[in-house]
Order: sequence, then structure tokens, then C-alpha cells
Amino acid sequence: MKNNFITYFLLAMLMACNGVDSSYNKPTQSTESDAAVEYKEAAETQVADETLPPVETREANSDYQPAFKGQTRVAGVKTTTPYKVVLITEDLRSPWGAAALSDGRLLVTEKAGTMRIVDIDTGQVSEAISGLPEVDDRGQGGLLGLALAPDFESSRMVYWVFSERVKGGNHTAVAKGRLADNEARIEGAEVIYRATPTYDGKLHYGGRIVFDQDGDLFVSIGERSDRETRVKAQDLSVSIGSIIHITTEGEPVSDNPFIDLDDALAEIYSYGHRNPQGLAFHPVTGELWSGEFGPRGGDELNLIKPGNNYGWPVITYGIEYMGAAIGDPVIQQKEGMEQPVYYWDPVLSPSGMTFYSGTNIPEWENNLFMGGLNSSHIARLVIEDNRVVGEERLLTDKGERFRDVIQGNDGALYTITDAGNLYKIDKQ
Ligand SMILES: [Ca+2]
Repeated sequence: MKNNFITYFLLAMLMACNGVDSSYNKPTQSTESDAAVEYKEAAETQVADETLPPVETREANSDYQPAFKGQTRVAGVKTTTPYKVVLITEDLRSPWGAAALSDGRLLVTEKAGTMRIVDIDTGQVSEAISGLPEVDDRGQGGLLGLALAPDFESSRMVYWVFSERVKGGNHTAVAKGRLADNEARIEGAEVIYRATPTYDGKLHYGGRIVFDQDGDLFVSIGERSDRETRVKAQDLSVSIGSIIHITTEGEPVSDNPFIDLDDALAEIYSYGHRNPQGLAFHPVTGELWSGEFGPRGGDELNLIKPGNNYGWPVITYGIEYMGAAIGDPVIQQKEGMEQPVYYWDPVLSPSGMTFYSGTNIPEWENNLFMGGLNSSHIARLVIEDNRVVGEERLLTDKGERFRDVIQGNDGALYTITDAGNLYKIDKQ
């Protein structure tokens, strides 16, 4: 019991500061039972099939029951294609988001407010790119996700999310600017969107940003964590706890679900989110998926559709990090609120994620890869018909907090970690 309590306490402390610099926030190693270790060894020689046990073997935090079979702890899978994990550089400083330039190099954001370019062939990291607005990098804040304009080749426009400090607090903000021809600075940086309300806190900013096929932006915004702000995830008159859909000028997209609704912000696309830090489009269906930090035992994978309510803090499979149940009444399902496609109890701590559309490792086609922070692994999810049917843990031996996972132009996966490392994952 005592060990369990200590584990939970450490977990709670880590979750409370999931964005804090890893230099004083060492990743935890998951505790594994003897059976799990035995299974892992046996699995080395097995091929993937549906008989593998779920990868999660630890006790759940609650006795809540999933809404459908396969919503949590699905069968394990194991990659059979030999693949290698190569350390490209360890010289980044709390990197948060990455995007591939057309020549293969990666443009990376760093939490303290800098961007750098990494040459993936030599591992060389550029000087800090100047010209970015100041960020509030206390707690989980800072320079967060980024996206390159679809016409970046000609426009050189970069879009990014950051926590902006203003009088009375801070908020999640979206900015854009042009990467100078000499790549030394961002020119004409301009804030195009500011989440509401401004709040004096250091947690749950969300922070991913992706372009859709029409050239508009989806941005995930956290609910700022505290009890007084979390309820606003259900409030359409503010944008915290939502995923917004805006133009490159920061205006609501004209066919957004609440565009004609009085007292609702027209930029909101979906709501009832806690701290969504993953956004990615499925390469075949084109649908938007999001990973979200839930409370203890309630991390979620959601399929995002316009106007949907994802339930926080009314329904959740998690409990408070200090142990109390959440909700009044305490429920996990409710009419009119979306169920997660998948959830983790204990948690994954899901940050950046991407679907694999490369051909180097054929069995990974259309699989989802999600970076886990305090779980210290990348989750590989096999998805069929919008359901998770297989789960694998990758890079478990690294002891890293995986902040983002992207696919490079070479079809390999790249992942950045809070410790400042960039790894390439590709076939042998
Ligand atoms: Ca939810």
C-alpha cells in the first residue's frame, strides 16, 4: 500500500508539472510486474497477432467501466519489421513542436521562446531564430506547437502557439511570421488570436496547431486546470477548453458550427476539452483526431467533429490527482457528450502525435503515434473503422518524455523529448 501511495504521489507531482523543464523533473520508469517483464521477453520472438495481452498491466485508478469494448486496454501488437532508433542531436532545449521543411531539415520550437533548425543528416542545430514575441514560459507555458503554411515554399510563413503574458495573467495565443531568407529571424511577427479569458495560471495551455486542406487552422486550447476555469470548458462564450478553427488572419472559419449561435464564440469547433496537446489528420479519412491530458486515469484519444462536446469536466474516466472522484454526479457517460475513442488508465500523458503515412515500415501504415510524457514511451495505435484495435509501446528503453512526434519528408518518424533530444525512427 505504502509503495502504491508513493507511486501515485510521484505521479501526481509529475502530472501537475507536465510541461516543466525535465532537468528537474526526471522521467519515471513504469513499474513492471514480473509477469509483465516475462511477457515482454516472450514477445521479442512473437509476431503480431490478436492474442497478445494488452500492454497495460498495472491496476486502474478506478473501477469505472468503458462505454464499449476496445475503449481501453486493447490487445497488444508488436512491430515485426526491424527498425532502428537513431539519436540525431541532444542539443535542443526543451523542444515542444517540430515541423519538416521541404529539404528535410526540421524547424523546432523550444519552450523558453526560441526556434531552431536541425539538420537531420549532420545533427547540427542552428542558432536561436530571433524576432519572436516574448513568451510566458513558467510552468507548462512557453513557445508551444508550430505549423508551416501550406505554401511555405513561396510565402515562408510560420504559425505558432505560445502563452502570452499580459496584465492580469496570460493566455494561449496564436501568431504568425515570415522566416527570413537567411533563417536567422522571424520577420513581421503578429499575434492573430488570443484565447479567452486571460487567467493568472501556469497550466494547461493546449498548444498544437495544424493546417486543414482548405488552408485554415485548427488550434487546441487547454482549460487552465484550476477549478474555477475548468468548468468553462463547457462555456461556449469563452475559448479555453476547446479546439478552435480559424483562418490565417485569426478569424472564425465561415462554416464553423457555432457561427450563427448567439452568445457562442464563432471560432469554437469542439469543446469540453481539458488539455489537448495532440492534433493530427487521418491520412485516409481526413478526419481530425486529438490527444488530451485527462485527470488521473483519464487520458483520451478523441475523434473531433464540428460542434461536439467532449465532456470535460462533466464526464471523465479519471479521478483527481489527489484521489477524489470528479463530477456531480460522478459519471463517465452522458447523452450529448462524446465518448473518447480510447482512454488510458493509468495515464499515457499524451503530447504531440502523428499518423504514419510513410512506406518504409508498411505495417505502420495509417497507425497513430502519440508521444507520452511521464509514461516514457511512444504509443503506437492500430486504428480500424475509428476504433483502436492494437497498442504497442515504443522507445520504452529511453527513459524520455516524448513531447512531439512527426513524420519527416523521408518517411521516417522523428520525436523530440523534454531532455532536448531528437530521435529518428526508421526501418533498419
Ligand atoms: Ca472527454
